[in-house]
Amino acid sequence: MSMNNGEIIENHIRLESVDSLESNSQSDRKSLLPRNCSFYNMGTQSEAKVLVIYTGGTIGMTRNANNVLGPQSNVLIQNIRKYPHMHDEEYARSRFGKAVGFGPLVLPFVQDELRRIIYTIIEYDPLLDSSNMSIKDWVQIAEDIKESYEFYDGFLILHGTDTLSYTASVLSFMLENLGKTVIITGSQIPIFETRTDGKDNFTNGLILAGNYVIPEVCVLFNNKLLRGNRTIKSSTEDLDAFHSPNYMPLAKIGITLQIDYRLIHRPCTVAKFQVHCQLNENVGLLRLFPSISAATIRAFFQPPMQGVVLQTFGSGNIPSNRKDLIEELKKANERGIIIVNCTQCTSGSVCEIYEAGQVLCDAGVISGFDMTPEAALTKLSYVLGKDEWNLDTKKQMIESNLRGELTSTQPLKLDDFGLIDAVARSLQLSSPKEVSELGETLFPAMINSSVLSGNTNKIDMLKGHGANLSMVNHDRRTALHIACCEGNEKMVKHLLAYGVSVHIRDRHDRTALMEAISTDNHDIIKTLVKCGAHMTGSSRALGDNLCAAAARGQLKRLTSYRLAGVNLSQKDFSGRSALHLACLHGHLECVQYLLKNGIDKNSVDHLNLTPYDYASKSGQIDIMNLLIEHGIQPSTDNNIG
Ligand code: ASN
Repeated sequence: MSMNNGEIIENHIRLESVDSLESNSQSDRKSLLPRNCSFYNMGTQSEAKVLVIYTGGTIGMTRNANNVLGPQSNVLIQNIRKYPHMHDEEYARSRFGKAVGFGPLVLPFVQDELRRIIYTIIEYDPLLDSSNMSIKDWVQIAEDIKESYEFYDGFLILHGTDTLSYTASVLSFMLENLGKTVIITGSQIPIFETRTDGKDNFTNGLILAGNYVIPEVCVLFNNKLLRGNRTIKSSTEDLDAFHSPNYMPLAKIGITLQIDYRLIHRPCTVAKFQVHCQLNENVGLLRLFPSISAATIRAFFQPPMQGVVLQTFGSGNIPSNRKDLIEELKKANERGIIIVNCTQCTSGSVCEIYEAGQVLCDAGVISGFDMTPEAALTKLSYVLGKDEWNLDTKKQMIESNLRGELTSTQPLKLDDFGLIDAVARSLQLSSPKEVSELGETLFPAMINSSVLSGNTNKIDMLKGHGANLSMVNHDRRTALHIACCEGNEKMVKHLLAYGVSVHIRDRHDRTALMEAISTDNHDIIKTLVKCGAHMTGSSRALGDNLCAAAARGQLKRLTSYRLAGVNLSQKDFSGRSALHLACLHGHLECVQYLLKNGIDKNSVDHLNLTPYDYASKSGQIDIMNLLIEHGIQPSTDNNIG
C-alpha cells in the first residue's frame, strides 16, 4: 500500500474491471475520485457526496471452495452497480453521461431525504480481514479522509468487524476538529448473500453520512448509530454485533431516522480540521487476574513500553494486599510509563470507592473512568504521539474528555425539554411525539429570534433547556446562517463555541460562509474559515460570481471570495476570468487587486481573448499600461491608442 502523499487516493483506486482500466486514460482514472465540487444541485433534487473507503471485512468477502470467507478485489463495486437498490443507473447515466459500468454510484431516491446521494468507492489494496489491520492502516484511512475532506459531505468506511471498534476509537482521536460525518460499518454476512446485514448497514451509512452533519466518528450497525469510541464488538454471531454500553445510541433507524442531537459531541474550538498521524506503538493492555505474578507485571512494563491500560476488577480494584504488585506499578509509574485504570466490566466506570482502588491512585495510576479498553488503548497511543505535550499534560489529556469517549463527572444537567413541556401543557399536548415535534418547531424559531436580537444570554438559556443549536429551520438554515447574514461577529463566535456546524447547507445549498460573503463581512469570513468552513458548489458558478463582482467593480466582494479560499482565477461559463471583466469595465482598482493576488494574466476565454484584449477593445488605457507594467506583451493589432 503506497503512502506517497498526494498520490494516496489514486493509488488506492482499484478500477472496476481490467477492461475499463485498459481502455481509460490516466485522467479518466482520476475522475473516479471527483476533486471538484461541481456535483451539487444540478438536477431537480439537490445532491450530497459521500466517499466510501472500502478496507475489507466480511461485507465484501466471498466464499472459496471450502466455504471459507476471504476478501476478493474488484468484486464489491462491480456487484453494487448491478444492485438496483444501491445504484440508480438511469440517474447516473443522465447525470454523468458515462458509459454503463463506470463513474460515480448513485443511491436510488430515498423518501423524505433532501439530497440524492452520489458516492464513490475507493478500494484498498490489499483488502484486509480486520484482524490483519495495524497502525499503518489507521494512518492510511486518516490521510485519505484528509486528502478528500473538502470534496465530500461525509465519509463511510467499510471495515471488518473484528477490530472495527479499535479503528473507530483511534480515528476519533486522529481526526481533530472534525466537522463532517464519518461512519464505520461492516457486516456479519457478506453483501452478496441473500440474508446479508451489509446492505442495510451500507445504505443507512450512506444516507446518514450524506444528509446529516454529525461531526463524530460513528459506528453504524443493526439500525443503530453509535459513538465510535464508545463501542465494543459484543457478539460474534448476532447481527446486533456492536454495543456502546456507557452511552446511548446517537441515532436509531426505524421507519424514520431518529437522531438525538443532544447526544452529539461537537468540537467547540474555532480550529480547522486536521489529522494527527503520529501514533505511539509502545502501548499495551494488561488484564489482571487473581494470583497474577509480580514477574508477569514486571515483564509487561519492560522498555519500550510507554503506556498501559490496566484492566482491573469491578470499579477499578486490584488486590490491595499484594504489596509486590503495587510496588511494580509504582516503579513503572516512576519510570514515566502512563498507566490507565479501566474496568474489566462491560459497563460502568472506575471510581475510588474501595480501598482496593485507592492504592492504584497512590501508585500514580490514572483513571480511565468509563472508557472502553479499545478507546483507552488508542487514546494512549494518540496522546503519547503528541511530542509537544509533556508527561503531565499527557496524563491530564488521558483523564479529560477529548471526543466524548469518557464521562468523568456527572453530565451537565439539562433542564431537558422543561420549557417545551410547559408550552406543551398549556396547549394540552401530551404524547411524546407531539412534544418532540413542538420542540422541533419552537426551538429553531426561538434560537433565530435570539440571534436576530443579538442576545447571547438567551442562546445560553435555550442551550440549557436542551435546544440543539445546530438545529435547522424549515429552510434548513441554522442560527449560524442568520448570524452571518446579520453580520453579528460576536454571535457567530458564540455559536461556534457551542460547536454549531459550519458545514450545513440550506435548502438552496447555501452555507453560512456564503452568507458571510454576501454581506462582505471579512472578519466573519476569517472566523468561519479558521473553523474549517470552505466553499462548496459548482466551480463554474463560482467563476460566474467572481466575474459579476469584477464587472461591477466590487473590490470588497473579490476580497471576500479570496478570504474564503476561492481561487480568483476560476473562470465563468465563457472561459473568462474576473480579470477579463475588470479590464472590460475599466475597474482599475480591481485589476490591481487581482494582479496582486496572482491571477493568471494571460488566460484566454472561449474566443481566445486575453484580459489585455478586453481592455484594449474597450479603450481602457490606464489598465492597458498597468498590464504592460506587469509584463504583458500586447499583440500588434492591440496596441495602445
Ligand atoms: N473477520 C471479519 C473481519 O473483521 C469479521 C467481519 O467483518 N464480520 O474482517
